[in-house]
Amino acid sequence: MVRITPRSTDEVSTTGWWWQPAEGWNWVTPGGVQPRQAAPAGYPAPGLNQNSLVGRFNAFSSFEVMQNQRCLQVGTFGTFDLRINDPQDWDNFGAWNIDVKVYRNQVLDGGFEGQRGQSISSPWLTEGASSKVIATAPSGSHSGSRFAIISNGGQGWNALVQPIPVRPNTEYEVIGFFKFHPNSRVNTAFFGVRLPGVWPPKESHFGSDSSGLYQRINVRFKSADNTSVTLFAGFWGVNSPEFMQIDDIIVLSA
Ligand SMILES: [Ca+2]
Repeated sequence: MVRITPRSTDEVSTTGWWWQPAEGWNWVTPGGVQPRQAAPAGYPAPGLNQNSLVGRFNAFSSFEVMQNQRCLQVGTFGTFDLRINDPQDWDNFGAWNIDVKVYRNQVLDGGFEGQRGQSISSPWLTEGASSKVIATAPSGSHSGSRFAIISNGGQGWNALVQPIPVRPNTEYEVIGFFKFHPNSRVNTAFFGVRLPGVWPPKESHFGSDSSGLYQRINVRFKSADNTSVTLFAGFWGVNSPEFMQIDDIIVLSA
C-alpha cells in the first residue's frame, strides 16, 4: 500500500531560464495553476489542471494527486509515475518535495480470493459452532469473486479471526465490508481487534441496515506495546437463522 503526500506549499517555476531570479508570476504548487485550467492535448495529462502534480499507475488513467487524497485499493502492481502536468519541463526550476510511504498490509487474504475450498482455511481461523464458508460468486462479493459467510442459528458467538502483526505504538485503522439479507434481524455484529490483556476489544458494533448492500465498517486502534493483535469479525446469534457476508478487510496505519 502506498501513500503519496506532497508538501502542498512547495513551488516550482514553470518557465524561464535557470539563471534568472524568479519572476513571481509562474510559480506553482502541486495543485497546479490557479484558477484551474484544463490542460489541452499535448500535455502529459490532458483534461487535468495545467502544471499540477499528476500520477499514473499501470492502466489507470492519470489523476491529480492533490484532488485524490483518499485511499484506494487497486489490486495490482507496477510502476508509479509522478510528474508535473507541463509539456515542456526542461526549463523548470524549484522543487516539490513528495513523501511516498509504503505500508505492508497486515491482513493476509482479506478479500478471501486466496481461499480455494468452501471451508475457511489459513490464514483465517473460526470461532463458534455454526458453519462458516467461502462463497464463490462475483455478484455477491464486494470485490473479486470470493467472500466469506458466517451463519448463526442460535445465541452463541460465531466469527472469523486472524492474528496480525503490528508495530508497537502505532495507530491503525481496520476497515471491512459486511452485508446482511434485507430481512436480517442481526443487531449484534462486532468488528475490531483484541489486544492482549485488554478488555473490551477495540471494536465497532453494527448490524443489518435493511439495505441488503455492503456496509463499510471501520475502527481505529493503537497498538500500545504489542507486536501482534487478533482481528475478528462476527456476530451473536439472535435465535433465528442469520447470515453475514464479509469481504475486503484491510488494516492501514493511520
Ligand atoms: Ca473478495
